[in-house]
Amino acid sequence: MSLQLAPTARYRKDYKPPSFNILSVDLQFYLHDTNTRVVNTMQIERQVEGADLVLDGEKFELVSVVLNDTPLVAGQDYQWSETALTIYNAPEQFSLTIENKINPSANTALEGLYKSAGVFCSQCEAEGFRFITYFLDRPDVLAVYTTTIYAPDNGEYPYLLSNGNKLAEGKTENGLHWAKWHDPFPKPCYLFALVAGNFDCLEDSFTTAEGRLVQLQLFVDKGNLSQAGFAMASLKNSMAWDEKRFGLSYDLDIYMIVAVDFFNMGAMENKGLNVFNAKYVLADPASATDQDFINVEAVIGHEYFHNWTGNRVTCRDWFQLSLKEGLTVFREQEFSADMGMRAVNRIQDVRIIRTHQFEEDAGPTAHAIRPDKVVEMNNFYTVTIYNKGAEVVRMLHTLLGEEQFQAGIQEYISQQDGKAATCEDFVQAMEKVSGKELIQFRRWYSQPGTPEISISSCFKRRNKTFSITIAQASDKPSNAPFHIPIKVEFITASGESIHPPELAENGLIELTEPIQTFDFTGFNEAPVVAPLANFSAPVKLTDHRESSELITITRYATDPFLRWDAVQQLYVQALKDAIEQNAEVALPSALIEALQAALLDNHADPAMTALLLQTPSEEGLATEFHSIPVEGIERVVTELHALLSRALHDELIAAWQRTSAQYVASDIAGRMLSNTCINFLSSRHNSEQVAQAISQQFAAKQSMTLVFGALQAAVHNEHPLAKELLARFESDWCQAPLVMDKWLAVQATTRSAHTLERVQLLMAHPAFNWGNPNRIYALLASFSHNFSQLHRADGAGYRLLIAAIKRLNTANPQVASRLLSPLLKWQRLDTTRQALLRELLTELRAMPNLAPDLFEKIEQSFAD
Ligand code: B3K
Ligand code: ZN
Repeated sequence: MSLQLAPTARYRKDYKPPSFNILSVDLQFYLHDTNTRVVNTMQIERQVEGADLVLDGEKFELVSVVLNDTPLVAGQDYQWSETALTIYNAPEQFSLTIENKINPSANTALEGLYKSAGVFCSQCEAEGFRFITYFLDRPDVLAVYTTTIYAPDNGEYPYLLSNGNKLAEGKTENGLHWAKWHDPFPKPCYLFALVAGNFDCLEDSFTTAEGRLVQLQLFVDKGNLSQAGFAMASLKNSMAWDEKRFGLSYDLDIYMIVAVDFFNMGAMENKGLNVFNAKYVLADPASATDQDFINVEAVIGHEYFHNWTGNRVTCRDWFQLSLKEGLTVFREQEFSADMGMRAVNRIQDVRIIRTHQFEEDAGPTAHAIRPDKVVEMNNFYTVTIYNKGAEVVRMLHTLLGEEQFQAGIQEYISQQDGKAATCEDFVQAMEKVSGKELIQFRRWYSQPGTPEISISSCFKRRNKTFSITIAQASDKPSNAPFHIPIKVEFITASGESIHPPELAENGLIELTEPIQTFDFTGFNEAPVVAPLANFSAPVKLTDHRESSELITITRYATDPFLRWDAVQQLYVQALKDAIEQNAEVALPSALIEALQAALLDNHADPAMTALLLQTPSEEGLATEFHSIPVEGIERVVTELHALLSRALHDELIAAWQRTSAQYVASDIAGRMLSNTCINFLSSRHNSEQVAQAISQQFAAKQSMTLVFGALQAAVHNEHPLAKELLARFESDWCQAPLVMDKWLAVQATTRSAHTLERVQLLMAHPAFNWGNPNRIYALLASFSHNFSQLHRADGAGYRLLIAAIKRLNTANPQVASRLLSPLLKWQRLDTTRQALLRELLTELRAMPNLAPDLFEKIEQSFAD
């Protein structure tokens, strides 16, 4: 047993303003692979009488401390530990110069300053600045930064970049060159950035609504310029959109984006200098799928939108993370919707919430969007903080309407610009402009869990009234009732839409009580109730609905989400019934007919047809059960796929022929449907027609969407062509790591008994690399979401993942922690799997030097 101190938790209720303020920072970096010297001069002001100055700092070597030109003496004037530097008797106002040395090459955790693939790069959010130098590493300390970077003038680092505007550059006599940057906007240290390397640079410009000319620079690895154009166009679209929809313009004279190969997450919104995972920058049709393009546009937008919601107005403490992330995801979603396919985007966003956020809320790491307790902040970049956070902002938008919501945003920004704010500040701004009381609505910020809604109705023919009674319950017993916006449609059996006078124009009902009845008049017959249009609240509907009602909604609801959702409910009910009754999966014939008709309809939106055919994933279906029936889920999902392949065969062939016949770059919806069809068709192994279709689609070299769609269909359906196509794809793309990630992922996500052995072999393949997060996500995170193979009865899936987590524990804890999440729901599994996982997690917990990221999650999973 190693004697380790358990990492300590921090609580939201303990927030105290800082005892000192740092007004400005002057940083000098002398870059060196293993011995980078940092000279950090801060102008500091005391806020609290008598307090010591305690600066955060870890994992570097302290060289010297100088206060107002006087060198300080260790032990006498200051003391340092593994994590902090304490300065005694600091005056009211002073300058403090700290010199320290760091080793960027040894930094495999990719947090702080690191060197990978020849590039120096920083990542400071959430608490990584403390790995660079001593500082008050908390988001409510806002300082003005001046940064000078010195590097060897040997051609390896022609670009020396930091936040803000470049003031000067030059060369020294001893073979270095340098660049000096100044960012006039006070910012928290998590937004600091430094990049040094050799890149190709795509240049452009944007003129803001106020007439300011902004220089745009996009840096990519040498040779990748031809794949940078879409990201640049997306940046310009984001800048224009934020002006038009939110009235927000860019504020500096330059905006830079650097794409790097080694990065733990998608991208980072550092002020004026975004750092991006290359995956979210590089895209051309031959090597990137349509979804990749959509992701690039969304992430470029997201980081750009942070300039106001995150940077100009930042967070007071990390418990408020959703203040910037939930709001920025909402802005990103609206941007994507305005740019492209609103209904399709909304449905995809809802799938994320239902599959992943509901899952998180039902498990041991459930937390409110504004959590109360945190051990490792990096564990809180979750689908709850981000995506449920965005749903909460969306509910405010629904309750207030676009106009008042935008007024609320203006109010929030004018009150908080240049400050570190709280979620409470945001809600108050919305309350102030709208006059709407949001006391109860605030529970969405403080209570975790997914509310469960059930609806009953009563029709009285005599006075033509129709009432609906809505009850809300919570999966968390201590929760008080939520304020839930529910948009409804009423539809008659013949498809007529009824809008009673008592119903608000936008169909909005506000549920605030545990149970509440709403009365409507003017009904000649009992209508079908279609609740939760546009998924107006992140809740579960628990009623068992009649198939005939769901079919009516599918046919006639005006809201596309409702039409899609009714089909989803039909699938889920069929799958659950088949598991519970241990019977074969059966779908209502009206549903099959509706799907057949949609596939044959030349005028239907092919994207919507593709989404109607998107059946629940195994993971998604598992969220429907408290005790997860692994084998049952695996069986019924397989059966449903086979059933639809059979029942729709002719229509799938017809739709595939129609949509894949010719390539038009803009026909994203058509390709969605081609890929859906080829995926169902590929389960037919003996059809020459299907084999030809797969080969033909795989040959569409101008479109990675089609090539990869064919490959995925063949591999996932274990079609006889799969092996050959995998080999051809590998030889075509072995020089392109981001494309090879797809090759790794498609194999790791195959629901086949051979997958685990295949993943094991792939860990030794040259396309895999334990040091690069993208490769780990492609192979191992993909496998961790391969439900039936992860949960193999012999425990081999668990062992594979736990071994990978152990290997990454010290090398890259953030990545390790992401792989752990799917294993935490052991309490919902059967006793054999519970025992297997308990043992493995207990063993992991006993590891020496267990990362706090892993410690926190394991403890949570053992807590109740
Ligand atoms: N703010 C960053 C995420 C930082 C994650 C730190 N572990 C990206 C984003 O949400 O825009
Ligand atoms: Zn963000």
